[in-house]
Amino acid sequence: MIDLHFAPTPNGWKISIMLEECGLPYTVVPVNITRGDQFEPEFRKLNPNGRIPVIVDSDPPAGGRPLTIFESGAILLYLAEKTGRFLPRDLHGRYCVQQWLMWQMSALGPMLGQNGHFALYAPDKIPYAIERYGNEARRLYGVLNDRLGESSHVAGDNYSIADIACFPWVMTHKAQGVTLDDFPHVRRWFAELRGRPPLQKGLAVGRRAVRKTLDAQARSTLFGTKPAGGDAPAGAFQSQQLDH
Ligand SMILES: N[C@@H](CCC(=O)N[C@@H](CS)C(=O)NCC(=O)O)C(=O)O
Repeated sequence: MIDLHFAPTPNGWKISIMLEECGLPYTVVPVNITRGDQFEPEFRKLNPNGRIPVIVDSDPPAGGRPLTIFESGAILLYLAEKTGRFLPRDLHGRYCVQQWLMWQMSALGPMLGQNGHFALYAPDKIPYAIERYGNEARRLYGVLNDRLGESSHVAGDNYSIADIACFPWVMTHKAQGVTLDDFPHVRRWFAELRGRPPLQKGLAVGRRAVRKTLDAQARSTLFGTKPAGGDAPAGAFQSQQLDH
């Protein structure tokens, strides 16, 4: 059995989608990141970086003691290896998936995260930061769009963990100030993927816990800021802005 330490965010949904796609049994262990559960000593034994998602597999393929993994990209690779799904075996196919997975982990995710932060949450609206991350977000959507203009999926002709990694972040496009009208290949891919029942089931995990606003306490927990007051839209966490 796999325990999934989870909050309803794009990085959390990558793993619930993958578990559903693979048909693996799992238990969701909720981590309330707006309350600060991720900083508790028990959680930091699982991930010293204090972030979800984390899995603990009590039945790893090689047997032996339970295996704990943090970082969503590492978890996706592990689950792909464990099940033989969504990661090609041939050299070229395998590294194509891995390079796009690394692109998502190092570029698309972090840059969209910063874009959302400075556009939606930051107590001061800093034009330089908003412009810098907005430009970078649009540039990355352009890279993805070009790629999806030449292949049906992110890493070639087949659905893979590279698609699973990108999808929940692209779901936040409205909150990111991005319209898919400008990226028609991304729009085509996005519409195709969201029709997959296991993906929808993975996205349903934790949906009731999605917050519509981040209050001052939650912002202080997540960003270490003392906002001027009032509630900020939860942006990427906000259900109606998650277009799927
Ligand atoms: N690179 C990490 C990023 C994980 C991450 O940033 N998780 C966020 C939720 S999407 C989190 O736990 N945030 C809690 C916090 O910022 O304190 C991964 O892909 O697993």
